[in-house]
Amino acid sequence: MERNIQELKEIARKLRIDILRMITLAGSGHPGGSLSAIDILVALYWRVMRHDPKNPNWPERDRFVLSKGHAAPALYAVLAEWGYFPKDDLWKLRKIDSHLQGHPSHKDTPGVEASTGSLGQGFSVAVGMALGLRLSGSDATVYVMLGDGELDEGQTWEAALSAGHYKLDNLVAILDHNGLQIDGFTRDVMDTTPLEDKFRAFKWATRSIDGHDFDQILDAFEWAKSVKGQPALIVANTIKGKGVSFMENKVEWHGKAPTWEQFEMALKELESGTE
Ligand SMILES: Cc1ncc(C[n+]2csc(CCOP(=O)(O)OP(=O)(O)O)c2C)c(N)n1
Ligand SMILES: [Mg+2]
Repeated sequence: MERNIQELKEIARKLRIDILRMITLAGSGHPGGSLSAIDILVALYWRVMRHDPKNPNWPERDRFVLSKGHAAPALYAVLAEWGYFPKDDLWKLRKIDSHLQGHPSHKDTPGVEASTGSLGQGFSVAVGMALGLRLSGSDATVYVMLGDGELDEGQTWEAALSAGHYKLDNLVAILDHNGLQIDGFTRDVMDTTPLEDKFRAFKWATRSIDGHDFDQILDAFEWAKSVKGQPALIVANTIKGKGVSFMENKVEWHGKAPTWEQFEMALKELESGTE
């Protein structure tokens, strides 16, 4: 059943709570970049991608690679909601013997396509997947999400260059453009502007959207599907910590767990459902 925009918003609201609950229980993790990414993940998994939780290795599935692997809580929340594994597993995030480690592990978690967390690598894996799928005659699409701080990694540009060179129109990259990284604003740490010009010079098609507006997100994925002969980049302008006022656009919420008191404050905001 296709979900409408209101339903997508409601799913994302609930998954934001799951993200914060699992990080609070774990006592560590990355809330900011999980909250900035979740709306895009919800759009992908509920409206865009062809996938089957009962058959995670279905050859015809579309692939999603979370290259900014530290946002694992967002991916885990989505996969659990779809039934790739029991929802209760979420509450064991980052515990010894849990399959939900701090960064995604393809070997351990159903639905995780690539082990990521070392920034820059997931993008290259996604390029390889897209090349392999094309070679095998598959019409599946590879979606890969990058962070804007992640762009500082040289490997990112090698991947971008080869995707353009090989005209990978079965590859769609989404840049979670939240303006922050681990230790400050991206414009101060490493200014990557003008971003779209750089990717266009590498033979990509690009488009920029509000990464929290589901109409714009869905339109952008439609557009990306229509791009032929080159890979597509969606620059999603987002807010780090989106949905929790005291976390929004604050660098200190990159990689820190809330206290239970802070969790309750966040819960109040998210449960009231106001945007
Ligand atoms: C190769 C590598 N170097 C450093 C780190 C540590 N690290 C984790 S997250 C992060 C910042 C990432 O910023 P960004 O990509 O903008 O992520 P987001 O804002 O979406 O959380 C860094 C430097 C890492 N995971 N991998
Ligand atoms: Mg960032």
